[in-house]
Amino acid sequence: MAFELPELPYAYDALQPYMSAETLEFHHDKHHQAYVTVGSNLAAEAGMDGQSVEEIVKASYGSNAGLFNNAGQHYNHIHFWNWMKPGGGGTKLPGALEAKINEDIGGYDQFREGFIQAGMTQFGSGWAWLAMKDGKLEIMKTPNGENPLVHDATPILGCDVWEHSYYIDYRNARPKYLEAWVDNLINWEYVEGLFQAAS
Ligand code: MN3
Repeated sequence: MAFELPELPYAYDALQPYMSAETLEFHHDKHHQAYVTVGSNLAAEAGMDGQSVEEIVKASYGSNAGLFNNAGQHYNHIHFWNWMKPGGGGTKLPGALEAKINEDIGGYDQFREGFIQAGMTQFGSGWAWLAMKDGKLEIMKTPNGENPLVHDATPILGCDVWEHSYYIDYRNARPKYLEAWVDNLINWEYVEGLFQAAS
């Protein structure tokens, strides 16, 4: 198996009331598991199962859509579980990251508005991102399983805006999900770790 499903870093009910246990059970146990299973099979078929998930994502982009979609979603979800924590979100940012957001995005309020807007305006399934590109932080959005890795950028924060991430809890109200996610769930310490590694 090229890919393995990681354990959630918290209990299924730990993110309530902002994300229910039912959502996490389906999202982690069914959706992420399917990307792992299908992605592993396609990586083996392509002779790439010895490579890292990042290498497979970059190598399959534009050339092997089935493998790319599943490998991309595996990469995205490995981090997505860690981009959330109970009691997260809001303006409690580590200092170096806060300074960089001020410098490149114009401040926390601009980050919050831009990130939520990116998630709202991603037509159909996809992701909203905060990524490092050419030494600067940028807000991005991508469709389906795509991510900033294939745009010469390093994701440090991403929010899943596929309906499977919010429909049980928010029905069609994607903006409410995004606001709750940013204000109450972001694990800024994990974002800081990726930011330092990308700096
Ligand atoms: Mn998902």
